[in-house]
Amino acid sequence: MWSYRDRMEASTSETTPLSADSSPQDLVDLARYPLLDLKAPAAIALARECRAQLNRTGACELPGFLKAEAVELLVREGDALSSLAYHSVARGTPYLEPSDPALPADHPRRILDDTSVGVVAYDQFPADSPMRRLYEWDALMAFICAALGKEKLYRYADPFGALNLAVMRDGERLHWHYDMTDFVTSIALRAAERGGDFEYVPLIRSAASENYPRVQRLLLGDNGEVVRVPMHAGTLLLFEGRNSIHRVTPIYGETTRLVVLLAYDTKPGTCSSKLLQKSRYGRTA
Ligand SMILES: O=C(O)CCC(=O)C(=O)O
Ligand SMILES: [Fe+2]
Repeated sequence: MWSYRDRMEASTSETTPLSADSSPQDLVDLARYPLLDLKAPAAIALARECRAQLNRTGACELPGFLKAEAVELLVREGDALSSLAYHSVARGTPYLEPSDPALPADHPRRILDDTSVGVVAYDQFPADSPMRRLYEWDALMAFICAALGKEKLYRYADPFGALNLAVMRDGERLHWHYDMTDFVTSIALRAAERGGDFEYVPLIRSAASENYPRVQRLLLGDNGEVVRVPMHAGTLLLFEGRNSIHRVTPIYGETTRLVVLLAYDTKPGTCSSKLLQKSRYGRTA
């Protein structure tokens, strides 16, 4: 069997100027997204525009963040890694906590739905993986920090959840849920033939209020507040997932949907719960 490394090298020797050894800054379209000097006027303006979008909608899309050749490189890496993905099927609530039997049957904390997804966990990326190097690149985290308008960001401390490759095949989907991190940053690599749309309701809850009636209407099928984000390969999406409920619609067809998920938090040391680790990665740390 070919190793991960062999497959990356065999395929990268064909047409593209980027190789598995490329540095993270070769992957990003720096002309469009000048993130190497965050004090420069263009970078300040870009970060300001990101914050404005996030405040308006709970999300910020940066199309063409990765160069086309970088998308090709990371898709090849994704295909090479995808056999390592742990595919889980779980039934749960949007809160990623057990259903509470003390509540009425139609309460959002009791409404169950199915999630099925394949995930390559952070500890499964080889040391020289281009995706890992992109995630561990301080300039990217500093830019994301500025774009989010935070004082400081930390990479998520979860040994599995910090960096994920989500590998979704025919029939797989993510049910409505909130994330356990303040923000998730995703990079779209390859869309499915059909389905696999990212949908969300901007800031449906806050730290002060769960807004159960709104959440209940959504879970019972009212799509009136739903925003759909069409998937474009190479787009960086900054997303406020702790308070904006979101899902991925079912995937159809032969093409696996590939998305890189880069997790950060405003506090150091944040980890997923054991329950989430077990259900998403099939093991606990
Ligand atoms: O795959 C995506 O686009 C989003 C994934 C997501 O919401 C999650 O992993 O929590
Ligand atoms: Fe999520």
